[in-house]
Amino acid sequence: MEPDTSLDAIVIGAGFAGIYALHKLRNELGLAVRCFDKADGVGGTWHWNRYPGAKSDSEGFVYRYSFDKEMLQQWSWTNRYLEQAEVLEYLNAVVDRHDLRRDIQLETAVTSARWDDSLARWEVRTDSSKVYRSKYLITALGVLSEPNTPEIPGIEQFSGQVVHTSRWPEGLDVAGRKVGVIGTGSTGTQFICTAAETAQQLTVFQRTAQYSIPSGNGPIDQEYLDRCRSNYDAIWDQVRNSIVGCGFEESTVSATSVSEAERTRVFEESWQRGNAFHFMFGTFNDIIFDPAANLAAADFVRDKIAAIVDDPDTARKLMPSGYYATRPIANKGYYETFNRPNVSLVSIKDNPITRLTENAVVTADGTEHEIDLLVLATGFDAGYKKMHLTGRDGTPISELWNETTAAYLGIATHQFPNMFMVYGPNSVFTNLPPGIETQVEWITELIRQAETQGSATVEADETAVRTWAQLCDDIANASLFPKAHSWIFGANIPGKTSRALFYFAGLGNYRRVLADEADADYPNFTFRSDDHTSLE
Ligand code: FAD
Ligand code: NA7
Repeated sequence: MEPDTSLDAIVIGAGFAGIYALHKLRNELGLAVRCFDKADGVGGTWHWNRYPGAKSDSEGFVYRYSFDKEMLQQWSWTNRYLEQAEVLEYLNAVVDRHDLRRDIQLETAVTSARWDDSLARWEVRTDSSKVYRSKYLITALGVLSEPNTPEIPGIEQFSGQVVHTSRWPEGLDVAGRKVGVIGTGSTGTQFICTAAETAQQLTVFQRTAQYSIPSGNGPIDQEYLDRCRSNYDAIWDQVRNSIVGCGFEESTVSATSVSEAERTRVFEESWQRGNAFHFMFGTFNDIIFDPAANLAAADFVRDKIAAIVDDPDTARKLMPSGYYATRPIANKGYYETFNRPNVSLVSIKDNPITRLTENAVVTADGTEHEIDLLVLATGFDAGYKKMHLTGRDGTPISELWNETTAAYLGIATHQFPNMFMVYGPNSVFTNLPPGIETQVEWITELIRQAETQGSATVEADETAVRTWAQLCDDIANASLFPKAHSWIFGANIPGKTSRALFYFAGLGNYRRVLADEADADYPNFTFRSDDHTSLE
């Protein structure tokens, strides 16, 4: 079948990753590229997540691209963390500044992508029923773009609204409403802090209690902005060589090497400073490795909850019991929110939701919790399986990943030539913009190499994929991360196998592995030549 359009590269997704991929491939390599997004605006996560309270939990000075030095000097922000609207405005400005909008096709979902081996091209179909052909396929689908929506019996009888936080309708205001919220992860806790200020009643349905660390959010001044701007070279240098890329030095001291008093002092200093990544990685270097260190941090948070929350029963329910080892959560005044008269907490672990009625959530003890708006802050299905993606020999990605969801360096897999994922499985666990930039820049150089040497295809070797996935598992298993139930292991979705979705050895180490692969002329990739398929 003849395609409607032939391209050099197709990028799927117009978030942080897709925008940068389009810029690098079109503006630097000079390729003919089109970027598709099913959303009706660019921005990815920041287009979709418009719930009250949505903001970054990485600090604003590092939650941005580093590549555009002029923009770093010009673009301002207002608080230590970025509000959703601010990030969206920033990403739109990047798109316009680099003239990317003309190659971004919105409101177009990619429904399938099939590798055609005879032509050495990707055949991409969209819901607009057009067919596109391209040599390269860049999937920048985002780790967290498919909403996870639990099934609740009786939902059809409910006369109020049911809304997932990542599909927040324009103009929906919680002020004066009786709101129920299910989910207390990063999203749920952000929503709870903000919604509590105006809702008539906010009922929080909590399955697992979380460790929420103060964010220390607040306005920044001109002096702060000037300091960031004049130090950006040093800031990015530190970020790129760090573990979590959050703009602070990670600790090199173990919690178990110091006295209890010193531990408490360090935890208290971080608690007052604010930032959840700092509390986990900036206080001591063994919190996610050593159960004793982890327990010390967890006990510190539990003591804080007991001191902050007035009602002892609510405080008890809010206290997390497992390891402190999910993606860190930060908020301003999360536990304090439960002292408000209009906020109540229901532990659905002890007292599960049984059904919805016309105007209430009913729990196992028979209580009817009256609501007129139900907010699902129930997270995302971190996965690729929703799109029909077929590689060499018609292999669907779901089949390839049936046993092991894996990608070499988080970027490429065997059987899928010329396809590069930005933040595919086994990518580095870090503040995402510098991780995304790292991958996109590396993919660009790999494509440059393939084009320079006239290759028709470039494909990751199967052994490299398996070895990398095993390494990611080994590193994760040496930490406490797998012991906590969380989306970072795909453990939040019923039926999904729990395994390391990330490389936990840090951004600095990850960048070194990528540099070694490129410097050695990509030994874990196979380049094949075929004259009639290389680009003109
Ligand atoms: P996304 O922004 O998710 O973009 C992917 C895009 O692909 C989406 O627009 C989607 O519509 C599109 N897409 C997917 N499938 C298809 C298809 N088949 N066809 C067409 N289009 C498709 N990370 C941090 O590091 N720090 C933070 O502080 C932080 N805060 C966050 C706060 C919230 C509320 C949320 C939800 C996430 C946060 N994250 C944070 C994670 C965040 O997702 C990343 O930082 C970053 O925005 C991801 O960019 P991306 O381009 O990889 O993916
Ligand atoms: P998360 O971190 O996956 O949190 C989802 C929350 O929803 C969490 O509290 C879950 O409880 C809860 N949940 C999920 N399914 C159910 C059902 N069926 N019943 C009750 N409760 C449920 O998603 P977020 O959106 O908060 O954060 C994702 C990322 O976005 C985050 O890491 C940041 O990068 C921003 P559980 O803990 O599974 O018991």
